[in-house]
Amino acid sequence: MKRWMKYIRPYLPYFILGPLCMIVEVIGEVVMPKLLSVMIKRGEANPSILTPGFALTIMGIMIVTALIMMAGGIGGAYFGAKASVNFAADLRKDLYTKVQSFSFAEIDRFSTGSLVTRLTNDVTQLQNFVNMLLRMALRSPGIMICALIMAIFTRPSLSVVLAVSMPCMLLAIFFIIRKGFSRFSRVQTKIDALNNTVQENITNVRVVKSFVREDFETVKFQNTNSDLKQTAMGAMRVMIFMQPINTFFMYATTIAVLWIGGKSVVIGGMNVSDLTFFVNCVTQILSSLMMITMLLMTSSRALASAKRICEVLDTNSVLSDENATQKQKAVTKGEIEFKNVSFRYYKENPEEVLSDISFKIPAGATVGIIGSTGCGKTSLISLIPRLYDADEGEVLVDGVNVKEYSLENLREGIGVVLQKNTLFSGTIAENLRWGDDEATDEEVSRVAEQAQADKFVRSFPQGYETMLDQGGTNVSGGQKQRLCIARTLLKKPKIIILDDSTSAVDTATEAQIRRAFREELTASTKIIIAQRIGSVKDADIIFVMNGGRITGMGTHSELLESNAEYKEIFESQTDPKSAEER
Ligand code: TTP
Ligand code: MG
Repeated sequence: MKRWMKYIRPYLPYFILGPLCMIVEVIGEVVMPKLLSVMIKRGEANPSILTPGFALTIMGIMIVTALIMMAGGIGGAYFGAKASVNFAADLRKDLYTKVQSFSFAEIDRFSTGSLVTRLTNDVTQLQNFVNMLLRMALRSPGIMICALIMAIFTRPSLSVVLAVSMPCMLLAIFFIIRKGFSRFSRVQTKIDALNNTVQENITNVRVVKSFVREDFETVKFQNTNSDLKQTAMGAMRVMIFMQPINTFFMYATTIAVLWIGGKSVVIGGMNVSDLTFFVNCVTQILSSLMMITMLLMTSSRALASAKRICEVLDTNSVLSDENATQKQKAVTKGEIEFKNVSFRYYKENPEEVLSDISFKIPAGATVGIIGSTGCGKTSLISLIPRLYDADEGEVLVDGVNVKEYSLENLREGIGVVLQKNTLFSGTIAENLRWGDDEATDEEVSRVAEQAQADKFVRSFPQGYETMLDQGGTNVSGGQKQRLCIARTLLKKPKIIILDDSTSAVDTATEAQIRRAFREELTASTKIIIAQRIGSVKDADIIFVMNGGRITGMGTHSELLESNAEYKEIFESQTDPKSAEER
């Protein structure tokens, strides 16, 4: 409850005013039949009283009561909606912030589809519940209790009928809801699966189409969809009994009251107006009970969603900077050191992706990393901005363990152009300003020039204002890579890491990028991962990697002399004969 108070407190007036307005409506609902009953009773006792004036007075009171009720109803609905919508918006915001703090491993654990469901559908379930709760929590029990008291006062002996029918009805409903809860939990899991399928398909629609896999994907979708349908039907099948059971008890009780009460009227122990009023009370009691059960039904669904929301909120990212001791420190030089670092993605899997890696890179140096695919290059550089944490050993930046920096300061100082990079929907300028949202137009075009992107951007009719599609799909692969490099350069990071970021750029343009890096980014440490020897051969030092280890270190000419593997890669890329064999 403490957790939810955070979302209630700022809107407390709405949370209080909503139910209060509903109470006004409740009083009206009880007073109305009473007025009617009074009129009948007085008329019965003394027919001469039924003058047009008397009828008009009663009618006037009834109209005023109805108007007050209406105002209460509208107020209740308005404040209820305001409270629940704000509650949900704040909750969504917190969930979103939480998800932003997750490491890759945590996002993988939940799956993106499930996180999307939790942020949207689950929050909406809770919002509906809060709304209903504010409108019904006081109203239905209020009406029920008032009507019950009135009924008992009117005819205590007849109330015995209620004492029998109400517990029976509650028992039946309780049984239904208990069955429904587990089914509703399952529905949410099926929505996760559906979201996962849809998301994967739509994000990768180009691959799906190029492999002509639409039919396969459609079948996959249909399966998850019908799975969801079946589960939802299962939950509905239980809930469907709710209405008939309610109606059954409503009529059974009314009939019993009329039968027993009717006898009293005939004998003369009870008058018609009391019986009418009593039947009215019964209807109100049982329909309120029905509303309460509806509320319980929604709550069983909301409970399932609340549990899923709490799971996200309770996950504390393992990659947090809570215990960092040097939160104020920023990356100022760009020195990098690895001390006996080992790393695995799956902690239960004994096989290491990186084993016992040690090296030191001085500030401002250019480092090339080369090695066969899957040897651990991306994994190695992921440890520097703490995308993952090393299992053993230490990663130091400017002589300080990366865990001691605040994540923001650390990542602010390190610019990584990831291997699988992406752009966002928006203009090119907006995308580049991700690096620095206050950069001037000159600064933007300057970094674009360094990344050899300025020329092609200017060739577009709208230049830097050209709109990019989601994922940057309306520029070529090489253009996208250059925009991603420019975006990173705008951060003016002390450490720049390019993970295979020029693989789709032609060699001449790549050479120009390298020259710009060498001449203009002298103060930054540069790490360049590449498949082509040409991309790294001018580096101050080149690391050769194999099977998660660094098997060679040195300049291009040193490695050609001393490292057979490097020599082999070099020859395979230069020797026309082996190039043909490839
Ligand atoms: P990488 O570090 O991605 O290998 P790489 O960057 O050298 O390869 P490439 O040239 O193709 O970019 O992967 C090393 C190993 O770690 C590989 O066996 C795959 C595994 N791995 C995971 O298990 N999970 C991950 O998220 C990644 C990125 C890699
Ligand atoms: Mg890689």
